[in-house]
Amino acid sequence: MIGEPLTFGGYRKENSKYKVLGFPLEATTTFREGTKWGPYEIRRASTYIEFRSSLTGLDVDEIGFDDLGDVAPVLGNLRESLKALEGILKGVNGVPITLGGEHSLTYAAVKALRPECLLILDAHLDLRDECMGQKWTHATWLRRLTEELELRVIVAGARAYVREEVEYAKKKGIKIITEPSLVSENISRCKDLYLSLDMDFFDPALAPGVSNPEPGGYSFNDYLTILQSLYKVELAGMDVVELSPPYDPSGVTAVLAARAIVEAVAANEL
Ligand SMILES: [Mn+2]
Repeated sequence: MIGEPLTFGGYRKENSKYKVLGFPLEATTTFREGTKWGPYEIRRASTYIEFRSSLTGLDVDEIGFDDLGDVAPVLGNLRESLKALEGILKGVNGVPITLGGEHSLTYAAVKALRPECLLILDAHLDLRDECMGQKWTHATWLRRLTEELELRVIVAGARAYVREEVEYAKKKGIKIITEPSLVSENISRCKDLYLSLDMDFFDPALAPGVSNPEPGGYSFNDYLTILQSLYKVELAGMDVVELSPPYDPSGVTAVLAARAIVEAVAANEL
């Protein structure tokens, strides 16, 4: 082999508990395509940024990441793809960080890891019963997951949804939070927590390269505020999803995604 394969951070630290996996899933994107290029661009951006955490002052380079490479989705088949990821994540010893890929991958990750709490940062609720006539899509995965599993779900940042989703959320006790500082009181009693970051949580002015941009989003500082509420909660795993590199011509959305991972690890280490 000539040179080194592209890894998160540019090198592999095999004794790190943070196991990075790419999952270039693109089976059901409904608007702007390109999520299958997400893992590549997040890794590429990660090799050009500093790993010192601005939130905690920790040098995340010292903790490092063990990048295990990509899990291959099954071409055009969402459910088989999800089974593949679930099987792989069940065998990962550590804290898996999955680089997406469309948001439906969180279904597989939560099924594999079974955390007590699921914190989702997302402009959307993904709680429709169907999307464009389909039960299994990137806009319905949380409905399927919460039909199947009992877990505490908190969604922060949602601002684009339909009544059906809000009614279902109420019925299931799914918390919808719009104020970042209120995340803390809702997760403080979680034994462990899985964090899913949909890049459309951020304002499209800061993160234009996403599949379904929604105006009125959040800032990086809002994200850091939310991470402060994770200091005392164990991170079971994390994913960053819905990045769409073809709509990210400046590359800043990929940089933001990479930075978001560094800060989340720092928050968990503090
Ligand atoms: Mn979304």
